[in-house]
Amino acid sequence: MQEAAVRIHPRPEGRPAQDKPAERWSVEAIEALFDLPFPELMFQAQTVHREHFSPTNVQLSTLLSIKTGGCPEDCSYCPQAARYDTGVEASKLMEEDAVLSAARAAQEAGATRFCMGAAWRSPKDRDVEKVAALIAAVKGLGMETCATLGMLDEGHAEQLRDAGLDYYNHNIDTAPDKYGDIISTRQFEDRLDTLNKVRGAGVKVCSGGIVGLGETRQQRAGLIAALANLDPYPESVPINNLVQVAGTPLHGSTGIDPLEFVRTIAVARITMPLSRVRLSAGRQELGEAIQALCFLAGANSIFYGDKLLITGNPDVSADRNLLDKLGMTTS
Ligand code: SAM
Ligand code: DTB
Ligand code: SF4
Repeated sequence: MQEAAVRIHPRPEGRPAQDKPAERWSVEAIEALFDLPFPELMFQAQTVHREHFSPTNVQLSTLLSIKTGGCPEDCSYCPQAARYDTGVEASKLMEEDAVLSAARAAQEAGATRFCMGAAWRSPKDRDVEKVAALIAAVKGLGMETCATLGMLDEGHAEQLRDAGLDYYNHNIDTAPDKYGDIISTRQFEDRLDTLNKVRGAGVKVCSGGIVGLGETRQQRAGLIAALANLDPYPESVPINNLVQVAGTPLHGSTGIDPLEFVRTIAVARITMPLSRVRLSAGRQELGEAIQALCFLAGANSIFYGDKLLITGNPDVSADRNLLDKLGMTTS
């Protein structure tokens, strides 16, 4: 039988970070997990999953694009980058009433977390003030709050925290050695800098990536290693399957094999045992059977609602139907 990679357990909660944290996971050890026979990998992932979570529960997060399009960045997957002709119209920041009614609808449909996304490279001080008011309003409904607004300047994370922000989403998106092929208007290190600010402010970290960007398996391992070696690793890890949008440079590229996507979920579960691993964008393309395998591989959160930011998502009734068929509960 093939040997599994050596797994080093995460630093227990509460133990202070070391000055120079030891790398918990090498890219090679993660590649060795990817290379396991599928049943062995699934068994390891399920074992780790059951140590920390009920394997039958899925957390539901709903997304809302509060400021759409017109983004100056060049992320080659993104329909909201102004430079690509994707048909997405730029719009202003939404008003509080409209955001609140979307949050109420999400809550009534069963979502527990509401994630507000803005197509900014980096919000200005006045943007942060306005979003802080939106966060306070959504928090007032009794929902968990999440925001994804781009790179943060000094003091922004604290301002959002004080308004009631629970999570900040900021994806590292791909492996450090693939980053420059996908985005040229910022560096991988810029993302780490914002993640440090978020962590420093005591806001929980939501960070993950996209697979299907044309990366190698080694680079998928590099993405997971970069996440798992954050100290501490993110509480929430969205794994997106690239949604190919006409007009973006990545439109028409070869998608990832669905079973390789399941492997990526399993490897994220094994290396980040305490995280919510979210089966994120691209679920429509995966179909029910692959999504079920993702839950068996340790995914325990989804984006829930008929729309992601721009693109489609399975509708609420389809998700309820799937979760009912699988006998799964939601939170
Ligand atoms: N502008 C902010 C930023 O980039 O951090 C926040 C919004 S941005 C749309 C949030 C994340 O959505 C990106 O980091 C990326 O991981 C994901 N994303 C964007 N377009 C996608 C696509 N076509 N398929 C899958 N994920 C995508
Ligand atoms: C994340 O990891 N995925 C979400 C959320 N965080 C902000 C965004 C997915 C976007 C998919 C393409 C779109 O609809 O724009
Ligand atoms: Fe802008 Fe974010 Fe899209 Fe990149 S992913 S183009 S930063 S909205």
